[in-house]
Amino acid sequence: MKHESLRDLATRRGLWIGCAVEPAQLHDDPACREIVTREFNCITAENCMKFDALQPERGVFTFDVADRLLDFAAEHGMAVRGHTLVWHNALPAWLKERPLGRAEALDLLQQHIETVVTHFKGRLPWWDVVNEVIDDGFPGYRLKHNLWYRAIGEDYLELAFRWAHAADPASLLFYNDYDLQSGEQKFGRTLEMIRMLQARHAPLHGLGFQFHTMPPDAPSQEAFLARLQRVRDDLGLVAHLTEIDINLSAALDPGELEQQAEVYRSILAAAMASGNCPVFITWGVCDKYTWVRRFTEGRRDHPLLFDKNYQAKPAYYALCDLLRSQAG
Ligand code: 9MR
Repeated sequence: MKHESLRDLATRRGLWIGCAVEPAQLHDDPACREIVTREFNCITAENCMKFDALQPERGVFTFDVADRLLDFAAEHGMAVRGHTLVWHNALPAWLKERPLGRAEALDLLQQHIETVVTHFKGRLPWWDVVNEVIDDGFPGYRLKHNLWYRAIGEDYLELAFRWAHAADPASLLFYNDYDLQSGEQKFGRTLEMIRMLQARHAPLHGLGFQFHTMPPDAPSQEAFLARLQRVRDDLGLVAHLTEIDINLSAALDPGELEQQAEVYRSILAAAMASGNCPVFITWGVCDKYTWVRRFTEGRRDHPLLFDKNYQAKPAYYALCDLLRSQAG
């Protein structure tokens, strides 16, 4: 019997299964390109739509690389998630040279968001508008005192959503963060911030769960399902799984690949059962290209569905089996 790809199985179920990718991986690595087009029906720009990539000099916007990614996606019938408009990281040097005043910061942020969202208008069904603004290094998880907060104050958040919505009213707008999949504190604080934005009528449509974790720390299927239901019931928002990677030890201990497969399976099972989480994106194509190794100085590795030699792992087959069993 012909093996049906993850992409075919997901598409048949009305799900978006994707990966983060760098344009160079698609253009220079045929094996990587082959996996992306065969196995996924959507992609996220891992880096090429960030502030420093799109506005490397003040007022100078460079869209060529991101545009090539969009052309590739269109050619292969894939959707693209926009990532990300407002973040404390990946800012160009010119923006950080000196403290900004409120009026100047408002102008810069508005110009960036309007220019970028307008440029991609109609081509990005989803945007991560605001990324990672809850300070988990601070007791009480206050809002991060990032560059925009320092210059503008907390109203930069609602303004960002307003400007993005005005530039492309059809795109669904997300708040996106890590460590929302388990633990009460950060999740609770995030809900509070979103309610604050909703009270001010900010056009916010969804919550992105990045889901960078390790098997021992992953929530149970039931617990994660309950969380996805809270996103709908308490906030009235849709949820997306935006940056999944399930990190293992670099040495790859016996049993870890199976544990990883079970985590991937249970996340997708919860997403499907919730009826409120149609997007499932892994943070990279295959283990050859993962930020995790670099970030953990080599201690953690092997986070994705395909290994360093582009071979499908047990996690890949677990997702296919689950989709096949539900594909009706
Ligand atoms: O994977 C990305 C890595 O290549 C970049 O160097 C880094 C800084 O721009 O960002 C990484 O992606 C992050 C994402 O944009 C937001 N959530 C956490 C991701 C991993 O750090």
